[in-house]
Amino acid sequence: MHGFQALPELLRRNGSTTVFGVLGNSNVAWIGEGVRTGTLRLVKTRHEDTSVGAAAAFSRVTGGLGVCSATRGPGFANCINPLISAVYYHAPLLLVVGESPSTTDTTWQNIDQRGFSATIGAGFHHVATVDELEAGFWAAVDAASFDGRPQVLSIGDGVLEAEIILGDAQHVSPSPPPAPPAQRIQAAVDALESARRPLILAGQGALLAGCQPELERFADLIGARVGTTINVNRFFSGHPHDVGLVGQSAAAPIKALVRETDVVLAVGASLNSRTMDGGRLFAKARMIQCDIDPTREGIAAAEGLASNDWTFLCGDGRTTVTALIDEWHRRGLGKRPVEGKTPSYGDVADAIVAADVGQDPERGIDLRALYREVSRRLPSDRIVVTDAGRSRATMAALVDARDARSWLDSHGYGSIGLGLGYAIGAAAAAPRRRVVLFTGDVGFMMASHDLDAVRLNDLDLTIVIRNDQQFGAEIKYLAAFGLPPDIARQDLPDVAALARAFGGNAVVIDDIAGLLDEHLTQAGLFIIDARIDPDIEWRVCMDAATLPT
Ligand SMILES: Cc1ncc(C[n+]2csc(CCOP(=O)(O)OP(=O)(O)O)c2C)c(N)n1
Ligand SMILES: [Mg+2]
Repeated sequence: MHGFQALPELLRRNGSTTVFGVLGNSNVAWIGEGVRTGTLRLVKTRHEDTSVGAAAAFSRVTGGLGVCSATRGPGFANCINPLISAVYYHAPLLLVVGESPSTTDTTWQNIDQRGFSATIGAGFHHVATVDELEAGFWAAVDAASFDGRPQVLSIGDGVLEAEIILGDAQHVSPSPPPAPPAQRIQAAVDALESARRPLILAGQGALLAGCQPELERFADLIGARVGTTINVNRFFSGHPHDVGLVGQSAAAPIKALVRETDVVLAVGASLNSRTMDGGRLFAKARMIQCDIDPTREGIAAAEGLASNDWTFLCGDGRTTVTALIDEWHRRGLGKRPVEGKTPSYGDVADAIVAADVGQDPERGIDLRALYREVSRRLPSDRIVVTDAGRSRATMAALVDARDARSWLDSHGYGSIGLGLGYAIGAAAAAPRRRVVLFTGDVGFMMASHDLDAVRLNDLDLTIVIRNDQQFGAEIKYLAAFGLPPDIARQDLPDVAALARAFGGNAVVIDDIAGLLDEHLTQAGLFIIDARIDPDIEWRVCMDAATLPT
């Protein structure tokens, strides 16, 4: 066998049979061989940024590794923005590229791929000779699954052409690290034992560790509420004491409730300033942070995001929470009730929808009603994806999905335009489920070239454009400088014609009554261009929400 045959075979051995990509001279041979032999399915995209986002979403939906590929140099450079986003998202993905700068070839396509990867926080593995291929591949795969850090696998010049004999032994992934030292577990349980209003907060690390059952068991034991970062919205869906999204973007009543927390157990959440609402959310709480990455110790505390005691538990979520449960039992502590009432998702959604923020039906659709109506009509196994922009603000609370693998936020570090790639990855991962992308009009157009990926790969995708015909998020910045909004206003081209060009269909609605069930059941590409009220700063609805007393 040769290197170009060995790479698809290694992917097959890992159970990775789908690759998202754009072809170039440094990846076409191994992808071509994988497709020819039926080992790989190539999901074609028109731009590399779509491939990377799609691989991130594919890993989220399937729970496995997402695989994408770009050619070296410019292909890799086109991956940078979604790759940074995937670093924030902790998406276990593998980006396979050719070597750059090239050591042997006369090529223009020379950039410092290793340096870029280091700068953005992605792992980097270079395979210089074919003898290093197998070990390099598994090192990258293992690193991706360790803590969800995206990994770049760089294939050296000549590796694909060279002969190789792959080993027979099945690769064994390293086991998770042991539980944190007993002293730290005891310190954490000391705090939780004396807690009156504990909260368990899950982030992406909890999803990767698969420790939801352990977290819920522990919450039920210690009488804790549970909540999540935006990264894993709906992780605790169905739990009676789930407060949903915790952080800066949460609804006011949820913020008020969690501000009363006296001990937080955060698992796999980086506890950045958005989750901590700039330090306001857990100012009074004692923090216990479990993270598999030892370098996270002390970061959030040093940023001054909570002033009280901070216990860091370095370990895998499942192993660590199991150790906490064991210690609770060892002390003979019983099951504790949750103090007070926990509002349901429905209660919070009602409060957001009821907030009077001056919405005027004459100006356009109330986005909150649109979210609720689409959510109500979708099948329960829907997968929802969101792009960024200010119209995203109420979506986490108003659009439901059954679990965190079905609610995908492509926002990452604040980029617009990545939602379509995520939606394509989700549609490729779950062809029998309804995938709906919600995107602003500007984010939609930024990615519109890859509406073609829906056509090329015969996917089904519904897109809801929350269309305010402007850069909604920028309006307040212009106003702050006393400038008129004109520069941020910009309408969309004919979306129906655009959809048709890509083999799809579209409808324009300017009233919620215009939304029909049939809009959400179309095969192929279907776009709902929903004309929303452009004059509402939607996050105000979160601040203005109040629960009935
Ligand atoms: C790649 C990228 N370019 C520019 C921005 C700046 N930006 C933030 S929100 C926004 C407006 C997005 O408009 P739209 O998608 O229509 O959403 P809206 O805010 O109107 O709801 C822009 C341009 C960004 N975040 N990311
Ligand atoms: Mg807009």
